[in-house]
Amino acid sequence: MYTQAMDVAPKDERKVVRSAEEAALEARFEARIDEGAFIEAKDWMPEHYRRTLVRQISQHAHSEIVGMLPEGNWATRAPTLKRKAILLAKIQDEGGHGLYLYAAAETLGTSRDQLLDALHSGKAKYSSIFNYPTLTWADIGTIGWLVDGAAIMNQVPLTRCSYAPYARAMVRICREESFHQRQGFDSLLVMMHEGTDAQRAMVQDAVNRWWWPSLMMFGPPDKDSVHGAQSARWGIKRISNDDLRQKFVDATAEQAKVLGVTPPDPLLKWNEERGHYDFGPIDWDEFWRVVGGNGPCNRERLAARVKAHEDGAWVREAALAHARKRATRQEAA
Ligand code: BYC
Repeated sequence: MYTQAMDVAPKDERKVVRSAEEAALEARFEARIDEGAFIEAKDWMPEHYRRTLVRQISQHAHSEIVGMLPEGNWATRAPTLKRKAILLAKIQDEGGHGLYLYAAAETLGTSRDQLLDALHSGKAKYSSIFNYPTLTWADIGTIGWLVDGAAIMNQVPLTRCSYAPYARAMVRICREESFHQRQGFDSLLVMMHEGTDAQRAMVQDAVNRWWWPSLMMFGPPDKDSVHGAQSARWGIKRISNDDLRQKFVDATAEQAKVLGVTPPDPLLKWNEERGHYDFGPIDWDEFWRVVGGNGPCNRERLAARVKAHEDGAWVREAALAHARKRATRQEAA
């Protein structure tokens, strides 16, 4: 089944009668959450909180490393040396983000091997956005502007997440994501303002294809968000899916004017009364199709990840052999 579902307590576990000691620990945990305190890896936490975090953090880690694939398609075709250097640095950053996040997830007691097995077997999710193809060079700039822009909007509140190792990882990630968004915007700005008509058309076409999938990145509407309310209660999510989506639309609608592109939404319009942009309906059937494994590139992405993991087996084996040799030498000394 295409769901990670690591945060759902098994049925028999839910029936277990809690001891008085456990009830006291839970009450203390809830009180600390209410005070806005951070929870560290060594602190007691309810099993459901732990599972929710493993699900979200590992899904996030998988998104970072799967996110390297659509951009990797353009590493050999970047138009200039400068753009190529920027793209390579960005792709390396995504790999680093994956590592911080896998390390944060491991502090919750799930091994990296388990997390990767869940990804490679199709059991774990990663962001829907990476199941769309990168057809032209303008897609790379558009990913920076819209996809990284959506990522920052979603991730800045996560620097205040109640689970401290995740919050700490997010601080560094957000700094780097901010550069990613800026380089994308800059690349599009150059094409729109200094480029040819063909380049401007290419940018508009990329924006037409990435606009709606970017809005979907924030997850289903609040009314259909399975985990939203509990995660908000625990201080994991600080802002709801719909509120973040609205903030993103408000910011990008203005940026689109500076770029000179038109978002593909005839209903996008400033609403004076609400103090926000109104926008058209999102195709949630498409979202669930992609999340369910049937987007344009799901199979290709998963196959590329599995192949990369298999091709890297010798590196892992060599590193382990080296570690064993060192340990034996140290014991002998
Ligand atoms: N794609 O109850 P909900 C990046 C699932 S990395 C796929 O609202 P939650 C970047 C959700 O998992 C971007 N699935 O969930 C990298 C749940 O299913 P399960 C990744 C999605 O967790 C490289 C079900 O729908 N960012 O930007 O409360 C290059 C119900 O949803 C999606 C993160 O992962 C989706 N878009 O809220 C460039 C940030 N949305 O698990 C850029 C951390 C929802 O029960 N994650 N689902 O089977 C989060 O903030 C939250 O997990 C979400 C979803 C807001 C995404």
